Amino acid sequence: MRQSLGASAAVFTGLHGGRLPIADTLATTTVPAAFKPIAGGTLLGTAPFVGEGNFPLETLVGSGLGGRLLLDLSTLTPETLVTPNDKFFIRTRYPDQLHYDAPWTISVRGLVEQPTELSLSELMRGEVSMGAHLIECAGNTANGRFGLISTARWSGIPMAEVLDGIKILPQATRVIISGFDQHSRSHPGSVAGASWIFSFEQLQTANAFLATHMNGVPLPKDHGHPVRLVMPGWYGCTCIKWVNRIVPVDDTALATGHMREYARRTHQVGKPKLAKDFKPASIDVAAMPIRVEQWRVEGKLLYRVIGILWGGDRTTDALVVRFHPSMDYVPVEDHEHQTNATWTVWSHVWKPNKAGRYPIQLKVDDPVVRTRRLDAGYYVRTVEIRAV
Ligand SMILES: Nc1nc2c(c(=O)[nH]1)N[C@H]1C(S)=C(S)[C@@H](COP(=O)(O)O)O[C@H]1N2
Ligand SMILES: [Mo]
Repeated sequence: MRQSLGASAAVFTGLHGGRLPIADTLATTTVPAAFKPIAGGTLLGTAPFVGEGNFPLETLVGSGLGGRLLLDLSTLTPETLVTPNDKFFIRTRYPDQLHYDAPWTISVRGLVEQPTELSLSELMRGEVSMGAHLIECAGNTANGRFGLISTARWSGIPMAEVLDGIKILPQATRVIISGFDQHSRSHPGSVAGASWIFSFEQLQTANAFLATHMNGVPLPKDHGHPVRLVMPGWYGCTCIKWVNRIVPVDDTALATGHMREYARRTHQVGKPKLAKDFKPASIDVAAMPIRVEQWRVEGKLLYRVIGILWGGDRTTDALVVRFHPSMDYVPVEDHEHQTNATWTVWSHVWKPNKAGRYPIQLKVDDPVVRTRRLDAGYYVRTVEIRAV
């Protein structure tokens, strides 16, 4: 095992040799205009979003399967573009039946020459920095003020390398990745047992990795300590925490219950029975306002909408906005898309001509960029303007 892992590092480098290096984009990004004061202006306050849930933000709620922590997106600053670990959103807190003290192993079963146990401490010799990546829960809704989204800098072991260390039978086409999920108490909204089935190609294209560190420290318990999957660009439901099982399978493998639970939220057609009929659970380009600031500039009231854009697999500057369905979209003033791995902050100064409620809707005016949730109005947020 040790030998094959050592050998696989070279294979991995070869595989990815032609690709762009994993750039730590957030570190090189200049401070977006959104975070700079408006010249000659005074910030008076913010206008509230209305019609959303009042689930407490940045507060640990519940335990186990019912455990949640929502990020307060409205407070995003240049310093928190990488979310501090204690604010990173949580969907499912650590399983109380997990034994953290025992050395961690990952069982390998299924279409392999021999069932084996991978030792995490051995895998960790191949640990590398993987850069900043965003995770968004597929169930990120207005009810939680869209707080189920965060960004961290990760390090871990590329899945390509983990798989290179396993003697997989030739008929295998995909792999089940499962996590420990035994909780003493059940929870009405959540099914225990997280596992997703990926094709080898999907894992490689996404540059999937088993993360062991988050923002420079070992994964916190609630984020999958000691090891979780990160599937860059895919919804959080695929980023299995407490990974303890890897099972190569073929195209006859049934979709897992967890996949079927998330079928609609990951844009599947119906609830496919077979894993091979699941489309990649990737996040399309999406955008939403996170804060509407009220400014006084030369005696006049102005509003500046601050927002984020994330997801997708190519950058786009074709972001447009409107404040009412009857209005034409106009280009977002300050938007410079630099990465798909994390979010980009944009801003747009706006002068409504009367008080009222305005649904803020974003669109990408570029037919080659897929934006299924944006098209469906999923991220529309309504702001209440009380003074103009
Ligand atoms: N074992 C396990 N892994 C899991 C889950 C779970 O319930 N159990 N939830 C998934 C979902 S739905 C999301 S959105 C992400 C959330 O990761 P986070 O809590 O670290 O933000 O973990 C995923 N991994
Ligand atoms: Mo999720």
